[in-house]
Amino acid sequence: MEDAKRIAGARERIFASAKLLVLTGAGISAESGVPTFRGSGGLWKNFRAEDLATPEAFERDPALVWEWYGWRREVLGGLSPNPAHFALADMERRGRGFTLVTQNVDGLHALAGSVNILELHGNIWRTRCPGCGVVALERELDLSSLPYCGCGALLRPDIVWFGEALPEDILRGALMALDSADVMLVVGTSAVVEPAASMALRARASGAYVIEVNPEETPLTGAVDLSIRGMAGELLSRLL
Ligand code: BJW
Ligand code: ZN
Repeated sequence: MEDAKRIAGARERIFASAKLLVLTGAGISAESGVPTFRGSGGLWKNFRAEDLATPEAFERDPALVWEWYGWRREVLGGLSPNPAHFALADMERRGRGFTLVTQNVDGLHALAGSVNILELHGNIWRTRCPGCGVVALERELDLSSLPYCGCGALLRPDIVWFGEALPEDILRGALMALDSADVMLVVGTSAVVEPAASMALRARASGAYVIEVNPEETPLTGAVDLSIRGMAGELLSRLL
């Protein structure tokens, strides 16, 4: 099928849907300048996310892990949402059944104006105290030395690392939305990190029509109803 036909088909489904669910990954922020995890530029000082985004890495070398987050905060601080983020925020404002689930921690969906965002993997702008449990939004965090909580414990980023459970209420909300969605749009994820990777399959099994938007093939490509090859910024503006 040619691209124009796929896009027209997807548009028709999306606009006829009563409950649209959108799952986004790092690819939706790529056109804003955010490096993806598994694309070129995804390495920092030759470390992969899998090397640094674990509780064991933080325990072993918190300064290294905080240095990585400091670098990413600096990169992200100067970036803005792109047309794909804005298209989703517009879609939400139309007021029909719409749920946005993201794996991204960059906060760009909120900056674009999206309100109800289920952040599966946390948010890079928040810290969490493993000692007393306090979660705080700290856009300006002094990382010239390791950050400590008032209770004396070392703060960590409020992010879900490998081997850690996703926030229960957020995961529950996403799973409920999956089970009742009639159309699901999956944008910019390599679909290798669980449990997000399986969400499209779950939605499809419970009856949703699943559309993937990605410039590359992914493990989902053969399993969805419609796969559109292309960049999120351009495609979402045309689709939504
Ligand atoms: C574009 C584009 C453009 C480019 N437009 N697109 C079952 C089986 C096997 C393993 C597991 C399992 N269940 C759990 C696990 C373990 C683990 C896991 O999945 N491991 C796999 C690697 C195998 N999962 C977990 O540990 C999760 N916890 C959990 O399940 O708890 C219970 C449990 C634990 C242990 C065992 C069993 C159960 C937690 C996962 C947390 C992931 N956190 C990270 C890092 C956060 C660090 C940080 O950000 O600071 O979250 S990993 C990293 O990957 C980040 C992302 O959210 C996540 C997903 O990546 P994403 O978004 O897909 O990005 P990329 O880079 O991979 O892909 C970008 C895509 O965009 C590409 O496809 C491009 O083509 C595309 N693209 N330009 C559109 N312009
Ligand atoms: Zn504390």
